[in-house]
Amino acid sequence: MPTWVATLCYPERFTQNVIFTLPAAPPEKEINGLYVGTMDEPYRWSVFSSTVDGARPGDEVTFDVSINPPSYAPEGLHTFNVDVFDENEIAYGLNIRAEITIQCTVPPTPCDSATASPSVIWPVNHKMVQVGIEMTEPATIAILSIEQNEPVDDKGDGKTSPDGQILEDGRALIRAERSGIGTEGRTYRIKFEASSGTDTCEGTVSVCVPHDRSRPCSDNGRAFIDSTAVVLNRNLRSNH
Ligand SMILES: [Ca+2]
Repeated sequence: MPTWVATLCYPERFTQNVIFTLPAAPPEKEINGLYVGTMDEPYRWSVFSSTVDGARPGDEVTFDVSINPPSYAPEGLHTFNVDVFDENEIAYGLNIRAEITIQCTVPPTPCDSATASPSVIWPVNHKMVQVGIEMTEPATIAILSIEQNEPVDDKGDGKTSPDGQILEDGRALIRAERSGIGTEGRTYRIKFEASSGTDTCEGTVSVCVPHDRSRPCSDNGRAFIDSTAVVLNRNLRSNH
């Protein structure tokens, strides 16, 4: 008998098309209310199936079946048998074994291993520096946004704005500066989309402008204005 194999995460629904030939000698000449249901545990998994009326011995019938795991289903492999029943709950011998894995861990994408080039900018001269996205696989990159964990214009950083820019040709530019106050340095986060053929993913790479050459950046997680708000940057600049 065939086996259904699915990997899903609650509350996803697993769907399967089932084609079944009725036995030549069923209990009735005409069978009504045929449906696919579970033969054994877990009964509380929701099994939805189309129903078939007026089927006759030897007919080929087709069901659309979908299965919802219950919210309490733990991650891991779940197996159970399904069969075709009529409205009187008589089984007709389909007996498919269902193997369904609840796996809620999102698989890594090529974007997760992307890096910025350069990933550290020095010296701190307040000039704009072009940053590229490096992928392990060839891809077309589109920069979506640039944010930074320090204010765009604050004490001790040279009174410059904007600090991140996405050019019309798709290049990302960020400013080689950080606040001289403290020792955290500045972290820029560049969000991007990578496309290779039919596959697309989104990711974020970071670039550090260290406080001094002896320290790596320490990202405080704060997020300030991004490159897509250049007009807002200009407004902010005019307020000073
Ligand atoms: Ca600035």
